[in-house]
Amino acid sequence: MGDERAEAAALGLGGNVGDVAGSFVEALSRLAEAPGTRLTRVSSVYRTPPWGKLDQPSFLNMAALIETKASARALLALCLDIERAMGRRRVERWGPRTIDIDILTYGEKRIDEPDLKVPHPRLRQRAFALAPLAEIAPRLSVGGREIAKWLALSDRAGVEVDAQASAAVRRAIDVGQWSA
Ligand code: A4P
Ligand code: MG
Repeated sequence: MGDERAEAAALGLGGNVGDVAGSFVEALSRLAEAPGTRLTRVSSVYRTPPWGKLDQPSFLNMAALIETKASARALLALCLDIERAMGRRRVERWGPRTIDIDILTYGEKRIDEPDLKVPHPRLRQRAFALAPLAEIAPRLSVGGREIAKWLALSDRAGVEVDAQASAAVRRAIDVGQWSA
């Protein structure tokens, strides 16, 4: 990947099937092992009510900050590859899933392509994505407002830190190590 500069990006992770905290650990480890990509911060894990499609189990969600030399498109390909490698099957929109990895922001870039929209178009309304991101990047600006402000404007009902899942992820993830 040469000498390109690293860009800071924010990722949102979610899931509501199987051992989701274990899936977060595996996904974060795979991200950290990708060439030119480094994990810089991880949030607590939050238990969140399902959004969009209500008749499904509650989710776990978390956010991570990375620095990466990958382009936004290469980062999307990496996230989709990791989802696939972990056995994610796309069945229905907003339906149950083992692991979902969304690019929430990529530097200050704005991308509006059919299969890649950054900042994530639904980030500002979604407490399940805003709460973890506000914990690790409250001052990050999206659409002219800071994440902490968007969170204050959102409906946070039922969005709570899951202490046990958070501890499991923190134990397993070593933040701040560059891969090769
Ligand atoms: N795509 C476009 N922009 C992006 C981006 N910034 N990051 C495209 C990642 N992907 C992006 O995604 C479909 C396509 O979106 C990808 O192939 C990529 O090209 P998907 O994950 O297969 O589809 P989806 O997740 O079923 O649909 P969608 O609309 O992306 O769902 P969301 O918005 O991710 O919502 N409730 C709680 N509490 N917690 C959750 O995590 N998640 C969802 C899914 C619904 N309800 C939830 C949660
Ligand atoms: Mg997704």
